[in-house]
Amino acid sequence: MSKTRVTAAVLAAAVALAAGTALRAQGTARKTKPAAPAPKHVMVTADELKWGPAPPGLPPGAQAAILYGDPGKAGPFVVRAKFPDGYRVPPHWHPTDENVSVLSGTLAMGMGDKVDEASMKALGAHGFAHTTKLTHHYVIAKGATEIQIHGTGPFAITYVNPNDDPRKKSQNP
Ligand SMILES: [Cu+2]
Repeated sequence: MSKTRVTAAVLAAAVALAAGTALRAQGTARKTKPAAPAPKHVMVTADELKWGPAPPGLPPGAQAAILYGDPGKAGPFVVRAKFPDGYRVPPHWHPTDENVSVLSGTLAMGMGDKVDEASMKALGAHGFAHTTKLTHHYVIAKGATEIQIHGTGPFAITYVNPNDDPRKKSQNP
């Protein structure tokens, strides 16, 4: 063997060894850690969104579409909601942070336990709000309004005044 050939052979052996080590390491990782779910790639046009009545935790009249994930489960999610003019979500809070982007219309948002329209901030298209988990807040749509909400589930809504909870109303009409 020439010197070059020997070097090449040693190199090949070294690469094979390194590859084998990497594979074994991967195998070990697979055994000790549950496999992460395959990343789900989502590309949707506005026409492809599947709209339906918003979940019963929201007052009736809103439409919602899930873009990504499942707000009811652990993990990231992105949803959209359409509110008619004057639609209100009374003072409430969530167990997780909420991120709201206004796509069209105007969403007025206020903080606290009681609706105080004078203190509300009007968020027009491209406006944004982040509410930290457990923070009490409320919204009123000014004109037909579409928003996008993203966060990390499980997402839930609890009303400050239990009488405002539409789920309670549907159970005890
Ligand atoms: Cu909220």
